[in-house]
Amino acid sequence: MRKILFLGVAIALVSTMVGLGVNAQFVDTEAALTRLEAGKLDLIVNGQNGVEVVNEFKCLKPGDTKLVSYCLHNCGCVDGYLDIEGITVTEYENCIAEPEAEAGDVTPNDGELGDVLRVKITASSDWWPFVKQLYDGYVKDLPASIEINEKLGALWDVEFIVEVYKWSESAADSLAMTDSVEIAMKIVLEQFND
Ligand SMILES: [Ca+2]
Ligand SMILES: [Ca+2]
Ligand SMILES: [Ca+2]
Ligand SMILES: [Ca+2]
Repeated sequence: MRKILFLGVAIALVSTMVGLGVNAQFVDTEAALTRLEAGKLDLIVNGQNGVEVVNEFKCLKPGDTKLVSYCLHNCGCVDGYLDIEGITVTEYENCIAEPEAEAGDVTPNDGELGDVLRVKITASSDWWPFVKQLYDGYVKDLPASIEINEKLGALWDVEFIVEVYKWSESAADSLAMTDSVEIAMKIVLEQFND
């Protein structure tokens, strides 16, 4: 009776071991992680970021040409496209000098420099197969916005040129003596979607 009992225990033990052997198998595990981080779209002008780039010319006269070159650089990792918005032209009379009065300037609150001064605005890039002319006309007629609508890819440069040139050389020239005019604009870089 005791032998039979021992035999039963032995059989149960072997059954358990056999069961373990059947369930064992090779296993290999690898891990995966997806990390997401937003990119940056950041325009800098002439190497400056977050400041208004100012160019000033004094003592202009009919026939003068002044050229300002801005390097627009996308220092982000996201492609963008360019536009010009918020263009404003502000005229100042400053004083009415004697030759101005003689020429017939009777508007002490309105300057006339923007009426006689022309401006040409162009944009070009090594990445574009063309020079894009954006405006050519009198300062006073500048529109409130200009659609450049061209790509400024990540780390690309665009040369943006504002050329003020040649007064009209008309009888109105003397009306603009001592006057000044400011052209303000915002250069906007927006996300480019292919
Ligand atoms: Ca910026
Ligand atoms: Ca005036
Ligand atoms: Ca004037
Ligand atoms: Ca004046």
